[in-house]
Amino acid sequence: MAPRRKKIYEGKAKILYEGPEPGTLVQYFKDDATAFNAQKKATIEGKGVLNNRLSEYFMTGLTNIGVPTHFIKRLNMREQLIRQVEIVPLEVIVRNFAAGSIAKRLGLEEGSPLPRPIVEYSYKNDDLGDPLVPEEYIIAFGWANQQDLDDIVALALRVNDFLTGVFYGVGIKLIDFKIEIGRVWDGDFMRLIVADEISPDSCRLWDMKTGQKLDKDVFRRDLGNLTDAYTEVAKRLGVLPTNTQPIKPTLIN
Ligand code: AIR
Ligand code: ASP
Repeated sequence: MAPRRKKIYEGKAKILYEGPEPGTLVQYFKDDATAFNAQKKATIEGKGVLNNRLSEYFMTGLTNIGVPTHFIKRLNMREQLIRQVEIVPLEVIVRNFAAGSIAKRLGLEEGSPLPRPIVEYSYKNDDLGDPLVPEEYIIAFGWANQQDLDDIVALALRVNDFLTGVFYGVGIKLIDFKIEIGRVWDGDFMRLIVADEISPDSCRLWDMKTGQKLDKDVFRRDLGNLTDAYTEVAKRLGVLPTNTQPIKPTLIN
């Protein structure tokens, strides 16, 4: 990373730097992984490169179907240019099948289908461990208003349909995912757009045939090599260049 850029914010998996123009930022993907509110930490070589590519792939796809996102362009292996947004302090979670915290909370078997996609919100606050919050809290504390929430649910469900279809096409079941939403202004007009990242760090992805986990649960639950799992997702989506072998010199006679 060029040291000349001003660091704006450092999170657990990414760093935001000042962008080349006002209203833009450079988003840098680190190799760091955390789980359980950073109680478990590791550096996983190659994760940042894969997530940069995968987030580019999903955000570009969303843009192409008319879902607005913060993504402008990928700059290099670890960085992308994004629109600067004001982050709504919520993790917007969409669930198609029970897993993780909802399975625990309601005593559901992981993988059991939900009656319909469920959208829920956590308040983004590390000290509190991102607690689940009802709409009532969100509106009362002014994190978003009712109109914003209607727009956020509509966005989240469109992202769900898009991602579900994309993963279905490569034999992967989208169990659940998390997105973050940002506000941007065009003059006085405020719009909500998809921000942060979409990657196997923020989704639960199960192989359709074997049920093998291809997401951050591999790290959270010590199920194997995380980079291998993310590489498998990237390969199936055709996001990785097919020639991943290092190029060796060849003898020409
Ligand atoms: N998530 C929530 N906070 C951070 C992340 N990455 C994602 C998880 C999972 C979904 O939100 O990766 O895909 C639901 O998580 P949970 O733990 O509430 O079941
Ligand atoms: N990334 C969050 C953390 O640090 C939550 C998670 O993905 O489990 O703990």
